[in-house]
Amino acid sequence: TAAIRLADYRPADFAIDSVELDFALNPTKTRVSARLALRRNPAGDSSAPLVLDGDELMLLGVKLDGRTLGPGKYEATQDRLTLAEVPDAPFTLEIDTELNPSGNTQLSGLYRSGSAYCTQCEAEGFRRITYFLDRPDVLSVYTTRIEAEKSEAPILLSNGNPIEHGDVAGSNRHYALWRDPFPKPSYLFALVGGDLGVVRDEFTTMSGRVVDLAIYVEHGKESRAAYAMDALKRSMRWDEEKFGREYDLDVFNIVAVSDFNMGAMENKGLNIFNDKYVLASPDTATDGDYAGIEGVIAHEYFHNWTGNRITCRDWFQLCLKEGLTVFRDQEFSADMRSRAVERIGDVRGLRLAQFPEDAGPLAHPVRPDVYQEINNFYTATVYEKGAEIIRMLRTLIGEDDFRRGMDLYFERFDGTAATVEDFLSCFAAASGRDLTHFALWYSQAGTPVVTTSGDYDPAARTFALKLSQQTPPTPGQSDKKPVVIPLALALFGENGQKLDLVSEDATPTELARGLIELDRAERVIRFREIPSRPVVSLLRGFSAPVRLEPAPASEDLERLLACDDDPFNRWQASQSLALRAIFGRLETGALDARGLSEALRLLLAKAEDDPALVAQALSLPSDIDLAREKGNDVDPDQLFDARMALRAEIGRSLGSELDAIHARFSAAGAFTPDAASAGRRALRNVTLDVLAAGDAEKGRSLATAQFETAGNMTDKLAALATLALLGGHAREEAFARFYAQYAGDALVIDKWFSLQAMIPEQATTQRVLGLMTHREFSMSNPNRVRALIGAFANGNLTRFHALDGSGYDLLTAVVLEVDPKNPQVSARLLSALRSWRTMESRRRGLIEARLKHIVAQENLSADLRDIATRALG
Ligand code: DPP
Ligand code: ZN
Repeated sequence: TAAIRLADYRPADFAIDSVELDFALNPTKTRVSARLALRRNPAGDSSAPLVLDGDELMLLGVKLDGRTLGPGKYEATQDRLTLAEVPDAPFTLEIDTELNPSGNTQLSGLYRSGSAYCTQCEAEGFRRITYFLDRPDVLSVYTTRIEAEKSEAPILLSNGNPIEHGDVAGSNRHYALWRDPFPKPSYLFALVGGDLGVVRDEFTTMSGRVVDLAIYVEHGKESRAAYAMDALKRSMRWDEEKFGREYDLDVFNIVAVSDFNMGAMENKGLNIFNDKYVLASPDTATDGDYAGIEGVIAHEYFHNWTGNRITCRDWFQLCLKEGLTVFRDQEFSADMRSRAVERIGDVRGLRLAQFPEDAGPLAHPVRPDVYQEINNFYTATVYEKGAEIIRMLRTLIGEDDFRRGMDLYFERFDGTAATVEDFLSCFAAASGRDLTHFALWYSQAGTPVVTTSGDYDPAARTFALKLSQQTPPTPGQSDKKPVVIPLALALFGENGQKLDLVSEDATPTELARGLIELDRAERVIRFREIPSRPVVSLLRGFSAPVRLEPAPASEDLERLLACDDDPFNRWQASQSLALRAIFGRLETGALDARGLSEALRLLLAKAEDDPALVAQALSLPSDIDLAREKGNDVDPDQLFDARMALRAEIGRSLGSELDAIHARFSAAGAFTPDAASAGRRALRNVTLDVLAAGDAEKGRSLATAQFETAGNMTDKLAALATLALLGGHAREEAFARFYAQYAGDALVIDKWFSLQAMIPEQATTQRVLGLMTHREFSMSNPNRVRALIGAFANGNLTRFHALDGSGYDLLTAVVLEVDPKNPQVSARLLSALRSWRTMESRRRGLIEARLKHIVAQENLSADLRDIATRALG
């Protein structure tokens, strides 16, 4: 297939002002009649033929202005409908297609999840329903009629407001009519039909309109939707308060389905969710699940303005809605929970997923300029780095100008399909700042490395801080330019006091805000009136998505842990100390964890102040963190050994403190999912984990007791995870009992699959192969595949990268088995290999052979071929 380039963008040759859809739902023969009001687009080519997109479509017939067209008047294939001649005046086209929802295993277009009918149209799924100009800059008003058997689908939903519903005379069928008054692109179309339970509520908007809210779930699971409904109402209020954005329809519906490629989808007025991000109860969902639900409910709701009211001109602009909406959901979660803990979690996520992507063969700019398959660009770079760009923008221009820029964006571009340039122009106008250089963040891939060195002159009482930046080459971009990096900075004196920033080498604004803008290759800033060698706290709050080198010296890190008033950098200091200890052991064979232990001991003594933050400090870097920091010649076995040695050492040296915390923070009272309670559980559970590393017997007995008495899934699963690492009979017994208790509860069994897939022992590969034949496993369900195979490939580095190649063989076999069914899932699974070139040479050779084997297959999906080819690149 030919590459699609941003540079080739042209407006559509036709506009579609309105769309009337009529669905007659049937499991294998659904009939779709589409009536499109078309006219030539003045911005397009006035003599172009009409070419509509399709994908695996079966055409039944075409009418133009009410007259049936003979076969000679059009050309139809499964993926294109072409009319060489159409009227110059506006005209209507009626297209009938027939679909087989039950046979749609790609979960794109109209498909079935269980007995329900549902749709997923982003990015290019609508063309699997009817022939259309399936591109985000074609905005139309949709009216949708759905007809189905009453018993099969008592619930019939689509976008917009309900207009009417009733029985179809003389049959056991009924219908519903929906109309969405807001022009939208086809990727936001949605339809649901099924027999579902519902939870209802209402929300009164800031102008006093009452909106009916409903969340549809599998019958019997209604009580598990309460938290999602609560999160929805809080999201609606927050968007009014923080961004002045009011909801605009009479209804807002959410439907949870079990088979879904993504997390959720923001279809106008009818969000469709992976049920993983809706359903929660204390005994089935962890605190992490609750936080995930809150974040995704907010994310999809926030898309109503950033994505739906203002959409993207083309798919290259995906970050325009995704980066911005991730930023908005992160801010929402920060306001709902602990801002510091939210920031640490977000940065952890960025480093875990985006940094490796940016450093490997799949690296691409936040706004790519070329793609083969758009589905492969729903990436950590577009989403998470995209959100970091928005955050930097706000940091640079300040909160007030940022809000003014957002207001201007909504004012200028509401109802349009916009670009990144359109977006930035609003902030340039609001702040008076030229954002041309800043915009490089969107087009230049790769993670900048900021190198620092400091030189203290006691005689002159000056401290010279040298900052330089450099971005490593990425595929297709060998020469990199300096970007605009906002570096939040503070200097601390001997007694931990914050020093005034005095310098002629920075602007007064920079000094007053403690925010240095590194916008060139190198800057030296000489600070005056510095009484003694200071400790530098740089990149406070993770003010830019960069790597900092080198990490401060150990004694500076210990001082920062004690005195820094930026909670993010206190946490960073704990992580840097842990990394130093681990890499020190790799180099010298000896483990020196005294500094870290003492620092953690001090934190534990004040654990009551902020348990969640202490829990983050106690959560040592993962294997993936270590592999990323190592950067090349990665041997997962060595990294794993060093990491386990550090955990064990911390567990031994802090044993009594950890013991006390585990006992003191024990669960009391009924479970509540709020952040404060979750923080206490997080601390208690990470304590158990470290304790068990230091003393296996003690860990086993504590974990077994916790497993048996836990009153919620968070504590139960944490105990099971600890037992999983300790091994032996207690582990197998616990897994068996967990299964017996939750059999049939798919989302809980997914956790059971994942924990087993992550056991860092040789037998795990066989275990995973065995679980693939388990009756609750299915290769057709994305959540199951991700829970078992995804956890193995991404969360179990030593077994996945086993030197006999067995882990790679397992992944290859699954990827090739899934691909014909569901290309989005197979392509995503294969991206577990995105960092393969950083492995040591034997493993590199093994992986390369597998990638070549995959590329050599005929009939690969475009999605999988794209990932495999670029990975080999
Ligand atoms: N549904 C996905 C998201 O919200 C894609 N838009 O990010
Ligand atoms: Zn999104």
